[in-house]
Amino acid sequence: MIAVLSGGVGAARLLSGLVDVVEPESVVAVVNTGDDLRWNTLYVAPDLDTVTYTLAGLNATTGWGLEGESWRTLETLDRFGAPTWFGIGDMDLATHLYRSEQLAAGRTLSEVTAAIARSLGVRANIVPMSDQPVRTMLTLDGGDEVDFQEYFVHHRHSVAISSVRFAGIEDATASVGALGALEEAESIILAPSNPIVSLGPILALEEISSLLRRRRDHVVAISPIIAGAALKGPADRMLTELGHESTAFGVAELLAHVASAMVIDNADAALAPRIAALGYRVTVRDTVMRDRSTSAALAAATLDLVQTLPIDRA
Ligand code: FO1
Repeated sequence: MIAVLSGGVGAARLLSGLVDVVEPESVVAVVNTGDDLRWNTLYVAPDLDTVTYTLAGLNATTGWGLEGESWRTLETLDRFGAPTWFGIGDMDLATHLYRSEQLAAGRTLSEVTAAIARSLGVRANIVPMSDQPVRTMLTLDGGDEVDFQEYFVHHRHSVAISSVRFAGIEDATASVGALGALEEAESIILAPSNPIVSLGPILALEEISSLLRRRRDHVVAISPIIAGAALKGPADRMLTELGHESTAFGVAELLAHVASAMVIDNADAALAPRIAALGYRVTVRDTVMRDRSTSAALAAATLDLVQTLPIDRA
């Protein structure tokens, strides 16, 4: 079994390659739910949906949402003067209606996530990090605190932030599926996701971070920062704004307590000795996932690195 700590688009791309190099049924994606929100009363789980739609082969070219989507619901809401900055498409809406109804009927987020994935033909396992609510909250420069989607979509992540917290984290427990997978997995991959707001909420769950600390020899991270920049999203600026180095080394520092191996891009080869000095085994290669075959090649190289760790696997 391979467990993958996952955010949204970058993780989904890696997972789509991973299921080409190992049995899909042996993969468990443990997905961030800190980005989840209530949209017109409905429960929306962007990272779970991005991973699910991508593994189902249904994702739009934006990386999130569904290919061939229409927007008539949003257009109608606009006529009512309702907020439309968060783009819920007509087909995507069905997912949120179904999930919300099932949650209201007493099913857990883990159960509904599995049911949706199964219905869409996904063979890999997708589990939320927790069945309880955890919300990523960001303090903007100027002092206002907003939730993740308000920052990311409404403000187009163009506003500087001064801090991040995960509301509800003290009362949340890791999902049974997440803990089981992380305990049993022969390899654990930290996907190339934002280390602060995508991996951050998962690692903020005490049971998960202590388990990974203990199993650190089995954990490999892939840097989402290449030549000082994020391919997508605000990870690079966020690292700088929160006082970290906006490089693969900065990411390595943040994850050093839970990972013992790291894959970095060719463009960052010069950082390898500094990252190795933190206690990592390092592989340098092309990490840009342009299509499914480059994703599969990255997944294979990542597994090679973590599975050749010089430890007793008896
Ligand atoms: N991202 C956007 O940039 N604009 C949107 O309007 C938007 C809507 C949306 C709806 C459903 C969904 O599952 C994802 C959506 N995303 C949108 C992506 C989402 O904000 C981010 O991908 C993640 O939360 C960050 O990992």
